[in-house]
This record gives sequence, structure tokens and C-alpha cells, in this order.
Amino acid sequence: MVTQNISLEDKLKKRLELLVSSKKTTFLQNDYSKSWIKQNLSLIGISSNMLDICIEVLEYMGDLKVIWLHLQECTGCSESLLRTETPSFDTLVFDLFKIEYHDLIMYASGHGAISALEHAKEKQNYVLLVEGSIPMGFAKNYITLANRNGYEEISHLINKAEAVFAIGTCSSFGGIQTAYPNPTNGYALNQLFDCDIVNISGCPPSDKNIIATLLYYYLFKEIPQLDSLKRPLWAYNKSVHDLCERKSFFMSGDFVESFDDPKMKDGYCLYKVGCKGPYTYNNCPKVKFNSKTSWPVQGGHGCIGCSEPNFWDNFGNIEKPINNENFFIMNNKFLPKKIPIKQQKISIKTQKEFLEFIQQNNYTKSIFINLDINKNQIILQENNICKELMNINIEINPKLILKEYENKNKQGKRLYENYKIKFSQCFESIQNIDNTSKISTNIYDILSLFNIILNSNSKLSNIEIDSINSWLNGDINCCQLQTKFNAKNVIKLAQEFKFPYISELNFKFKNENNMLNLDINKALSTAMSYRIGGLDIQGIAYSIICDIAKIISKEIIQYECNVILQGDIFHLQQVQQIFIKNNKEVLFLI
Ligand code: FSX
Ligand code: SF4
Ligand code: F3S
Repeated sequence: MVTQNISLEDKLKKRLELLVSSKKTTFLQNDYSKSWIKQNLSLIGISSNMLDICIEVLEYMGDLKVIWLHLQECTGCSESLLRTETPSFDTLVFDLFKIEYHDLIMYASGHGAISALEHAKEKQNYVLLVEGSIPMGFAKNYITLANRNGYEEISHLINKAEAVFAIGTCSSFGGIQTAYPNPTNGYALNQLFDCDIVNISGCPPSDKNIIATLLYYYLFKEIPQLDSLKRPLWAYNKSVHDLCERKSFFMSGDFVESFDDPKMKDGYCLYKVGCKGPYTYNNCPKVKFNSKTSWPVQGGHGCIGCSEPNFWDNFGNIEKPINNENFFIMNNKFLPKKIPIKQQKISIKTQKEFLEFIQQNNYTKSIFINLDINKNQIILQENNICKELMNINIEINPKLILKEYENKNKQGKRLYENYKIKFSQCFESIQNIDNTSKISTNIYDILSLFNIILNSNSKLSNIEIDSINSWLNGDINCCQLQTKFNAKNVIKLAQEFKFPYISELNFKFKNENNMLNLDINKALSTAMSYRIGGLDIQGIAYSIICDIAKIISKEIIQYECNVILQGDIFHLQQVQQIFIKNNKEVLFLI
């Protein structure tokens, strides 16, 4: 199953050459077949230029044998597949692949069913699809099939399978059965078996994602590109939120307040009633369910994150937005693993000191990210030459920043109106701040700016306003602001956030004159939407810091070098993890 570096078209040609000597198993040259094959190809990212050759290959697909096992689950995955329309379920089982064994739709029963399974296994070339988690608790016998328990059944079949697909969140990640306290001690497939397993998560997954993955596999005889959770990228690379038809309402801060809110049918966003779309990666808005009739958010309930690991525990209350108050339970088993970070007790103040440090440690090419309270720099060092990479020039007067919304587009103005209603007291007091324009070069000022605008809907005291004015005049820095708004307090707030999920704010870097210029406009609007929708200030603080770290980390990937981190915001473990995940060698200076 190694992906070779040849074009998809060449792979198809080779595949066809191998197949032509065998007998075609079906005829797919009619308009109906052409149309559903075309739709599926577009889903998996194959150009319609390849339609004809794909059809030719698929005409042999009857030689693909499928064994579908049910373990601990609710049969929802099979139900989802049964409701497929293009192609219909009949087309699937009569014209395409051959289902050799499937608990739910077997016409044979008892010994007949078991002998069908044994017979299929003898043939040795089959694809194994597994629905449900595997109980490993008391005697493993919570699930039995004939004389074997679930674990034995899978072990018996998995080694001879030519490909293995975990269908649904239960077999992909454990799912509902493994939610706290996991009474059957259930496991996901890939926690127990070592082979390549493709996860098609979702509780249930869309029929389209199951079928298109099978088609992809048959067309190329290899598994598609996967994300870090081993899910096909074409289906799981975007968040539900980014594909959602209610997203424009999210961006204008228009939320339904309850499930019987009449605004529900006008398309208002469901974040406030618990939608977890921003934290969930799946293409549900695009492929939908039940013959493409609807999907959860269209039907009026927020996404509950069903395609993510441990969604049942980690997302807390399903009908409330994530915030510390609604924290429910977190199953540590599924929290992202923390990779230990290398640390050194040293502080670097100048480029000269940086170069000396590099020499002492025998580093070749390095990037120094210094986000210290007084100075923010990203310096690339190559062959002893240093080059500054980042530039920050941002207006930080909250009053002037908010005023800009009066000249924004319709969505921006609408967001501003919603903010003025939701944060009326805070908004009114911000109007008492001086008009002094202050351009900052410091990320920590941005933490304070967001915090002044979004901390809470309470009046700012005269002392707080005076303190903000002194900050804008340059008399004090952002770490000397009144406690509520000072930048160090924002880091503390971020540390207090209980969830591991980042609300993506969309900070951006614009590349101007080979320098990365930080742009905060979209991020502020997005943060205002999240805040109006019920994310707490801890969640906002956490997301600002992690989001900035994410874009920096992505920008520097291209240099493929050692990364040296210095600054208070790197004390946040999640921020360190972002760099460790994306970049080569990472060192943190304390
Ligand atoms: Fe149910 Fe499938 Fe959920 Fe699980 O779907 S819909 S409990 S993912 O294994 O049957
Ligand atoms: Fe859609 Fe949910 Fe995102 Fe709102 S929060 S736009 S309902 S996915
Ligand atoms: Fe599941 Fe959310 Fe889709 S709940 S079905 S991933 S919209």
C-alpha cells in the first residue's frame, strides 16, 4: 500500500492493464452510472477528465469482496449506508463490490451465515470493514459471533484482509461505548492492531464517505492520503464550521438563543446552543445524510463533534458552548499526547548572544522566536547571517479599532451592532478612552487589546480607563495595565481554560517586502463572534495565543530548521506542542 510518486492517471492506466485480462463484472456506461461516478470522483478529488478510464476500471469491481463486521455499536453506520441513493444500495451490492458477509443484511442465518464468512476468508482477498469498538473487558465476551468473541473474530480476519477500514467513530476511536467509565473496556481498532487502518469516523459516517473511500481503494489499490487521525483527507480536511451554511450568521454574531428560537429557520448560527462545528473535521455540510436530504445543523441541532476522538466526554455539555462553566468531564485517555520539550536555562537578549548560543550548541540553521514582553522578533540564522522575519505595526486603541467597524461591510456592521448590544456597558465605557492613536510592535499589546474589548460586559472603572490612557500614551506598558487587562493576566486566563480545543481566530501574516506583517482584523471579528456566542474569556485568551503560535509555526515550516523559543507565552504547554508538532527540533529557553 505504498503510494508511488506517479500521476493518478498513470496509476489508472496501469491498473486497467492488469484488469483487462479478467472478466468484467458489470456495465457502467449508462447515464445514471456516469453521473454518480462523476459525483464520487469530484468528492475524492479526481478530475472528470478521468471519468472514462475510472468507469472502465470500476466495471471490474465485482472482484472486490467485502466482509463487514459489527462489534459494539448501534448499527447506525450500516443504516447510514443503507440510505445511500447515488449509487443506490442495490447498485452497490449487485453491480459493484460483493458483500460476502454482513451481520445486518445477511439473508442466511446461523450456520449458513458462519459458513459464508469462513468461505469468504478462504478466498483471501477481501476488504475488512469493521463497525463498532472491541470489548476487552471481562472475558472479552460482551460481543460474540458464533464461538468467537469480538477480539478473536477480528484477529481471525484482519491479517488476511487486503485493506482494513474502521467504519464509524466506535471502531476508529472507541466512540460512545468507550466514554467514561468505559464499562466494557472497549478499544478502537488501531489501538489493538498494528496494520494500516483507514478511519472513516462519524457516528455515523456519511454513506458518501464510506462508498467513495471504497471506490478510491478499488481504483488505485491503495489507501487515500490521510490526516493525522488516519482519516481520508478529502473528507476530513476541513472543519464542519468552515463548510457550514450558517457560517455567515456566525461571522455577523447572529445566534439562536434556544432551540425554539424562530431565528433557527432563518439560518442563524447554533454555536450558542452548543454547536461544536468549529472543533470538528468532517464534510457533513457537503455530503449530508439520508440520500443527501439533511445534516445535523440543517436539521436544527448543533454538531456534537461525532467524528472526533472521545467526543462524548471531551466536548462536555452537548447543548452548551465550550466554556469553563460548562466543562463536564475530560477523558485523559484521548487528550493529545504531550511530547516533552527540551529546555535550557538561559536568556538571549541580542543577535550577538543568539549567534554565540548557536555556535556553542552546534546548531546549523536556526530560527529564534523571541516573544518577550519587551521585544518581539523572529530571526532566521543561516551561515552566521541573521535576518528579521516579522513585523508588527498595529493600532491598539480599542476605541479607534471599534470605530472602524462603522465603515466595514454589511457583515462587519452587523457584528458591531450585535457587540454593542451584548457588551453595551463595556462598549459605552470604551467611548471614554482618549482618541490617542497608538501603533504597537508588540504581540502582548494585542493580548491586552482583545481583553479590553472582550473581557466582560461590565463598566470600566475610572482607574481602569486612566490606566488604558497611560498605556496608549506610552507611560506604562501592557504588563503594567490594571490587572484585568494586563497581558500577563491574559496568559493566566489562557492557562485556566479547561478544554484542549482552539477556536480558530484567523490571525494572518501578510508577506510584504519579505517580512511577515501580522494582520489582526479578521481575528478580532472572529473573536467577537465567539464571545457573543458564549465562549468565555479564558477560551478567547487561549485561542489568541495558540492561534498566533500556529500561524508562526506554519510560516517557519518552510525553513526546516531548529527552533528556539523564548518568552512568557511559551510557558503555555499547548503552544510548545504546536511548535513540536510542526517543526524540526524545538528548544525552549526559560
Ligand atoms: Fe452507531 Fe456504528 Fe455511532 Fe458507532 O456508527 S452511529 S454507535 S459510530 O459504530 O453504529
Ligand atoms: Fe455552523 Fe455550528 Fe459553525 Fe454555527 S458554529 S456556523 S452552526 S458549524
Ligand atoms: Fe457528526 Fe457533527 Fe457531522 S455531529 S454528523 S460531525 S455535523
